[in-house]
Amino acid sequence: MKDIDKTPDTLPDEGRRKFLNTAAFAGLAGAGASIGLSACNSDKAAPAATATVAAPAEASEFGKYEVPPGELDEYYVFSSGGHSGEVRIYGLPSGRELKRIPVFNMDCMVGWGITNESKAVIGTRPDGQPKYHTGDTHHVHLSYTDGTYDGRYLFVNDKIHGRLGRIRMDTMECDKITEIPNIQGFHGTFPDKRDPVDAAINHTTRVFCGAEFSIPLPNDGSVLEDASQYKSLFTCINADTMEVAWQALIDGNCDLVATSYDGKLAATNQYNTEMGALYEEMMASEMDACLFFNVARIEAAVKAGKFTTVGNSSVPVVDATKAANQDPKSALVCYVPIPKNPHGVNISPDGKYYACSGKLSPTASVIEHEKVLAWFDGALDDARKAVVAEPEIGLGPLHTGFDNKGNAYTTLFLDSQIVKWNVEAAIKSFNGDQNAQVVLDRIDVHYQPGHGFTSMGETRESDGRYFISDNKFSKDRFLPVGPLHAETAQLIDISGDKMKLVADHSVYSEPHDSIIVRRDIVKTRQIYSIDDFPLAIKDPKESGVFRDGNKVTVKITSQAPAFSLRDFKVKVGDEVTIILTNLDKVEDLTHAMAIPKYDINFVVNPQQTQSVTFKADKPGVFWCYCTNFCHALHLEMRSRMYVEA
Ligand code: K7E
Ligand code: CUA
Ligand code: CA
Repeated sequence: MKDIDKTPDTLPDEGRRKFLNTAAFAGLAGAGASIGLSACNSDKAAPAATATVAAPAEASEFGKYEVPPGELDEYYVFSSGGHSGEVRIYGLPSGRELKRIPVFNMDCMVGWGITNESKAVIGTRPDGQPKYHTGDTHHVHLSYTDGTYDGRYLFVNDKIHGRLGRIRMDTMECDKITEIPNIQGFHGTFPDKRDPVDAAINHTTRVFCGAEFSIPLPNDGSVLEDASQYKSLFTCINADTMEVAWQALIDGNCDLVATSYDGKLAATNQYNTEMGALYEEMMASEMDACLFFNVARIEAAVKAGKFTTVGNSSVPVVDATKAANQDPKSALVCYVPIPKNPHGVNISPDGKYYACSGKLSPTASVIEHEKVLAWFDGALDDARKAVVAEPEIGLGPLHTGFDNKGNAYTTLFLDSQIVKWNVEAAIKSFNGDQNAQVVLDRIDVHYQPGHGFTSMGETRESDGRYFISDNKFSKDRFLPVGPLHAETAQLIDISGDKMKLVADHSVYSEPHDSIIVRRDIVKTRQIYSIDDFPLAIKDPKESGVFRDGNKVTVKITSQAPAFSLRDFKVKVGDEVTIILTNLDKVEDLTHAMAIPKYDINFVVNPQQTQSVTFKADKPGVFWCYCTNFCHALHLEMRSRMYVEA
């Protein structure tokens, strides 16, 4: 992005800057240039020489955050992998990486995008290859029961192609991917926490998805340059079937998404109420908005047939534009004005407040849940009155996590800090109480934090122990590894009055958003059940080569250290399907099969069946070998594929 020459109205005024007297403008000098704001600051801002902020924990204290060899972490962290397209799992507090789950990417470690089973989840092109090879994951969330994680599913978005992926938590593998019609830039996503109308349904049944980029509807080439005709849709996906349930046409765009604990509201902040196509246009207004969708009303409208459709899609689209929602008592959506280009909307664990950060305003707006509901009842004359506090907390506020004591922790991208502030004090201050102490602490992070989140903080079981700052720049924090740096997730102990930096965890690009989940919530299976796979070969004697014209099925089983077929023969021109069942039942005894020159490599875990299909287009002898170290005779674990000319 190019630097911005003149954007005076994006800057906080002098008074605000004074308020931020410890602001670490120094951090902007290098990294900040990338968002184009440093240039406009440089002539006005007096960089603070040193930040008078909390120091890291004393060296002797670090031991208590160590996880000795052989012991297990207390928390799982599920992390989106950004433009790697995958999801990562690491342990906390150790920071040990435990697993990478391929979702929208290709992964030859497990064969994602290579096996027929994974391609069935991803979707295929006419040539049998995965429909897409790229993805950009931003947000990960577990499914809920009764306001806390239930360990059933994890949902993750793909911003590039507008897809929602679902990971089943027992095997920690992606089992469904849904492509959302008529959107681009699918960014924020959040599962609901209970049903808005049926109290008996106290678990996740919907996943809400926001479209950040507006596009012509339909995007069929008839409208191109005129951005005023572009629109965004807010989407609801059925969490069980993963089918798109409905969409809502809005003014402006969607960014992040949050849901209320009572299931009634889904929120999205929007930074482009201007409907601009260029960033200067997107920051023209002083105020943007945070939208609150009335889920029950939207679903009643769909039921009553009050919807349209777009292009070839049959998904019901309700009208949630401002013009169509003037009467609060029938409105599907409430537009709450928020300054300026807000980023991030997060709900407090008590379900009372949403924090929506200004990004280009040094404020976080606190929106009271009950007041939004009151607006829908016609009991609040102005939606802006749902904002009950708007503390100035620092420069470039983005995402907010909450502890269990009424405190909020917001990442300050430009200040390279985390600020701890008290929500009730912010409300008192907003109401004129001069003594209310809103900002309680600040801590430097290294550098430019994006997401920040607390342990269990997006549930009613928020425990106030840890905060992680997922930083966008690591610069000098790790051994240099060439121009592409390691990224950092910094671990902060928030259990005391003062925040303590207790670990830098290096992470592979790019950690985007994560959640910290108590380990007792996650219950995995350690081996598969052979009956889960319709193609399973349950007895090695069923192995063999089965021909039907030029379609050939090769059935093989694996048991360390051998494949059931020592060799198999096919002919050039055959369409070959290899079905491989791992009959080993020993935990952790994974085999794999790679075929040179045929670009095949995939694993089979204990009792799992996977298959691949390819054209035998190269004659010769090909050693099919096990790529996953399994046995003293692992190197000897091979079969031969003869492709007869
Ligand atoms: Cu803030 Cu994609 Cu979650 Cu980036 S979004 S930080
Ligand atoms: Cu089987 Cu290595
Ligand atoms: Ca804007």
